[in-house]
This record gives sequence, C-alpha cells and structure tokens, in this order.
Amino acid sequence: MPIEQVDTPSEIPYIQILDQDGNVDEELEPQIPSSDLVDLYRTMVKSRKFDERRMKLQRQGRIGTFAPSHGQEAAQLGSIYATRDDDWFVQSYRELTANLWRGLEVEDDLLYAAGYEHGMELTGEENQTPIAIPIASQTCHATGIAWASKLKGNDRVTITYFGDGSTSEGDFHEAMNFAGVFETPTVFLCQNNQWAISVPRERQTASDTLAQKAHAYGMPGIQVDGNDILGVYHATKRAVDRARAGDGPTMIEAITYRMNVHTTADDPTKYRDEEDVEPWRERDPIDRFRTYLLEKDVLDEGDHDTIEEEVTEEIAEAVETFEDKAEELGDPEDMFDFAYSDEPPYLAQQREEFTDYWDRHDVWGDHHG
Ligand SMILES: Cc1ncc(C[n+]2csc(CCOP(=O)(O)OP(=O)(O)O)c2C)c(N)n1
Ligand SMILES: [Mg+2]
Repeated sequence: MPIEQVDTPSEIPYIQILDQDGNVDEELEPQIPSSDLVDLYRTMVKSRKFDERRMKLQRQGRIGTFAPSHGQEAAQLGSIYATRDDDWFVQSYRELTANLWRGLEVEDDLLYAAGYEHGMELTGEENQTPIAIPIASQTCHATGIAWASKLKGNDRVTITYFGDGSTSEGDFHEAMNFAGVFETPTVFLCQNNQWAISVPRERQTASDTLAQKAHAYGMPGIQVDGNDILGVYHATKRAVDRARAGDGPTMIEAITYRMNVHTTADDPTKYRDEEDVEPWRERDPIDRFRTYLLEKDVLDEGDHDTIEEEVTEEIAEAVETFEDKAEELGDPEDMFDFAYSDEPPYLAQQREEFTDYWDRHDVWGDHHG
C-alpha cells in the first residue's frame, strides 16, 4: 500500500499592510476614522515617552524594575484596538501600550512600580487581569475566562498577550489545547520580540514559525508584521470576529523586536550585538505610522510636535501626582502582607532589609520642587 500524505493544515498567512517605508496596501487598508488614527498615534508616542521617562526614574531609584514596551507599540496597540472595551484583556508584564489604550493612568503604573499594590487595584469592572510575572500562566487564565464567557452565553472575547519564550512553557500548551478542544473565544497574541531575556528566538524552539504551534491545537495560526499597526489590527480583527461568532480561538504571531533591555535589571550588551538591533531601528513602528498619517494628511508636522509636547507635559504632571500619592500612602511595606498567613523566614528577612533601607533613606524627601 503506498504511503499517503495526511491532509493537515500547514499554511500560515503572513500579513503586512504598511511596509517599512510607510507604503500602504490599499486593498487591505482598514477604514479607521481619522480621530481614532490620531488617538492611536498619540498613545504610541505617549508609551514611548513614558518608557524613556520611567527608565530615568528607575535609574534615579524613584521606582523599581519594569519591562519596557519600546519597539512593540504597534503589536500591542493594533491588537487591543481590534477588541471591544468590555472584552477581556489578559496581560503579561510588557503591555504598557495596550494598558494606556485601556485607560491606565501613568501615576498608577508608577505607584505599582514603586511597590504600591494600590497602583494595580482592580474594581472587577475592568474585565482585565493584573500583571502576570510567571511566564505563560496568564494564557491558562485567558482560556478559563473565555470558557466562562462561552458558558454564560455572552459574546465577550478574551485576548491574551505573551512572548516568544512563553511558547516553550507547559502552561501555554495546556491553554492552547483546552482552548482548541472547547472552542473558547480566545485570541492568543504572541509578541515575538526575538528574545526571552538573553535566549534568542532560534535557541528557543526548532519550530520554523511560532504561529504553526496553533495547528497542533486545531486552531488557525497567523503571522503578522508586528511593527505594522494596520497589519496587526487586520489580523486581530479577523481573530476577534471569529471568536465572537463562536468559531473558536486563533493564535497570532506578531513579529517585532525588543529594542531595549528585558527589564531594568538586564544589560543586553552582554549577549547581543548592536548590529543585530540596527536593522530594527529602520522598522520603528511609530516612525512608520507617522509616515502613513502624514501622507494621508491626518497629521502634519506641526501636529506631531504638539502631540509630543502634550504627552511629555502629561507625563511630567503624572510623575508629580505619583510622588504626592506615594508620600501620602507612606511606606509600601504592605507588599509583604498578603501572600502568606505565616510569613516564611526568607520573606521576614526581606521585610527587615526593606524597612531598614526605608529608614535610612529619605525616599520622597528630595524629589519635590
Ligand atoms: C515560570 C517562569 N519561569 C521563568 C521566569 C523568568 N523570566 C522572566 S521573563 C522571562 C523571559 C520571557 O520571554 P518571552 O516570553 O519571550 O517574553 P518577553 O520578556 O520577551 O516579553 C523569563 C524566563 C518567570 N518569570 N516565570
Ligand atoms: Mg520575547
């Protein structure tokens, strides 16, 4: 008997609408109202400027560590824009841009980064989960939340964000498997930024693409140029519409690049060459979107400068609000209070080190005025 080929999906569509030089594929160009285009651009600029500012604040010891979005603004914004406000947003820890779109206040981000749980307080009305540090754990929550929407019979979609490294984690595969079997309305948005701290994409998995992992779980996989906001929007809208129509989950691999440090506790010069980063500067998602908006006459150079000035001012005011609130809240020692009923010895030691540090430094004293 001859050996036959099993008919199984192997095609992965690759989507790009706005190329590196800002040329647009007019057939695929989404019809986004001008006012939204400007809001999207403003959010991207604000995210970039805030990343720059919070890096300085961290280096000055005014906040703790964080993971910058720098370079990934289009991947996050094009995708979140394709969802509804009442859809579920299930994040990891690098989603500043998406959070700003969902209404995160700059001062709350800073409070959280300075150790105040208050900055991440959720009322239960936001339809989102807090930052998740354990890699890929949030993908399981996203499948569960989407399954709940399905059982309840509402039409909410859940979008979850994770990285290239996360696709090697057990949680990711369990979440994808369950989502495939139960046809949950989940959109798995992988930001392939080419790095998992110091592990490059090619050492992460032998898979040709990350998107093809979707096929093993019976769902479509799409690749998209993650620095093209229009392409990401198009791909995500397709996935969101499919999920809302009851046709199940999709995985999207947005190809992008982590332009900056993994977190402020990392030094990429130890493991990657500037030459590897350089080509990605040419693909900057904000520059590309600006070229598109200028050509479309949605923006002119003057508008661009005004937006930069306005967001810089907004951020400066938010930094002041943050420092006032932090001073009001006082010592953030309560970060130690809620994980254990009986404090383990290592945590007691960390608490002691922390209060000792706090007592020795006039933490908020110097920064006013
Ligand atoms: C379960 C688990 N293992 C290890 C870590 C340490 N860690 C933090 S970030 C990271 C890399 C994640 O890479 P990726 O999924 O590509 O996301 P990116 O940071 O690039 O956005 C690792 C291994 C962790 N937080 N959780
Ligand atoms: Mg990564």
